[in-house]
Amino acid sequence: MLDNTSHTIMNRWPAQFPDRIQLYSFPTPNGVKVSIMLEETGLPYEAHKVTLSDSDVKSTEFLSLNPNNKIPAIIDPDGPDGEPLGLFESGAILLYLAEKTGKFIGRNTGDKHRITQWLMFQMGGVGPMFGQLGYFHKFAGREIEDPRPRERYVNEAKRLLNVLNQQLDGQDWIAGDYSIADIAIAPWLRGLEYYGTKEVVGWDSYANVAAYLDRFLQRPAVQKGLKTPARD
Ligand SMILES: N[C@@H](CCC(=O)N[C@@H](CS)C(=O)NCC(=O)O)C(=O)O
Repeated sequence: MLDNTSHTIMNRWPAQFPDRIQLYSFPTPNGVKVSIMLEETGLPYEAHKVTLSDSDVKSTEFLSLNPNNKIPAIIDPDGPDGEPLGLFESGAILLYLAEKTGKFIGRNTGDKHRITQWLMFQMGGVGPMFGQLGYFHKFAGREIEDPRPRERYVNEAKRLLNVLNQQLDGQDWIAGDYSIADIAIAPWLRGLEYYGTKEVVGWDSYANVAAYLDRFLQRPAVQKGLKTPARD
């Protein structure tokens, strides 16, 4: 049974409802993947705000759950065999929650692997490349005079958007039915706006992608998940 003495992270972020999934996160593209999934599945959970500042993500308490000092992370008090399970890495958490509930992971084994393929495409491609684009366009990297890093990530973002645009031709969701692949990918598309990079990647030329993001943002669970945990 999980209680506030069970895990070091709870010394700093105590659980009010220890029988619920504990989410440690912040509403960034990686963070909201998990809050959206929790909203979509209807699993009971309790969200704790962990900011990206070193005083949070590099605290001893947070590192006890994720030694890689990044949100999101969870503890499921009712994990496999009824034992508590702590997890980090948003892709691993999405797969876990999908398997736990049997939701958003397709109808058969083939679907599951196709969905996993697109999930990995996000984890290894869209997330890291868009993140670097944001760094070189909006954050400290924009002060670097050499144009090559920025160009590299602009071109890579365009290439990935083109892949998505083709995949979405004639279909609403990335891998058949709505799935964890969409929950992973779409928040990063929204991130392009936050980074101020929509123009530089030629957003309007990816009509299928733009319509897909609008479709995603209309879902009530997505709207709730995007605001969880609250920033302040
Ligand atoms: N691959 C990781 C990436 C997580 C990640 O990059 N989290 C960022 C926020 S979006 C973070 O916590 N940054 C804080 C830091 O690096 O100190 C995942 O998908 O969970």
